[in-house]
Amino acid sequence: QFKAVIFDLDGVITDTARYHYLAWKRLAEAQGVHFDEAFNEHLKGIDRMGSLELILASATRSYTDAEKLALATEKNEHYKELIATMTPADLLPGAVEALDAARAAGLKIGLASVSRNAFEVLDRLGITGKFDYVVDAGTIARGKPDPEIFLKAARELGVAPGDCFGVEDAVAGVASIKAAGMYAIGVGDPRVLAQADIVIPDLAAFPLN
Ligand code: G16
Ligand code: MG
Repeated sequence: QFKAVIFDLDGVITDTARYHYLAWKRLAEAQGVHFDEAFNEHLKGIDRMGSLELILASATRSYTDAEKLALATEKNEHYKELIATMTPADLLPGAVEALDAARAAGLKIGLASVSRNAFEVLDRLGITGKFDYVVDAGTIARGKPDPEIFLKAARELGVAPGDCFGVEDAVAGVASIKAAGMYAIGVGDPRVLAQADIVIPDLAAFPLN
């Protein structure tokens, strides 16, 4: 019997994955790095500096730490412009129903996003109050696929990892859930999310709905 569910944000509850894609694409192309959806798939769930490193690995020159920080800041400013327009209409199909169904089933509800913008996105979507605990990404030392963020959410919810299930759209995120010893629900393509225990196309197919 599960006692808690821990959701990822980007790509599961709302399509900020699209905004991350647009912001990274502009940055990559300005540095002469080809950027497409396939490359973007590897960045999902990877934190900001980690994503930047993966992009710059394909650049023709090397970058100082100061340059990297400036590029990461520039990407984030662009990303923040994109999310500033978000409203509850940007919730993905089934997201609110899934949160309410988990609540009705008596589960604790956590959020494990490595995004430092997660609190703002939840506010814009109007769903902050639906979570018992939201991990502050700034307190996480090792991003996904490390299990740290899911383990922290479980600890703060007061539930053993084995009694939790995680919901993720990213390969790195599913790996993080499994490394934490939790049951993993993948959201997306079963061929991509092969490590998940089950894969659903979107939250409209959430098993508790
Ligand atoms: C999300 C996205 C990643 C992004 C990361 C950091 O992770 O999937 O693509 O790089 O947040 O976001 P920010 O630059 O806003 O801190 P998650 O864990 O929500 O899927
Ligand atoms: Mg995600």
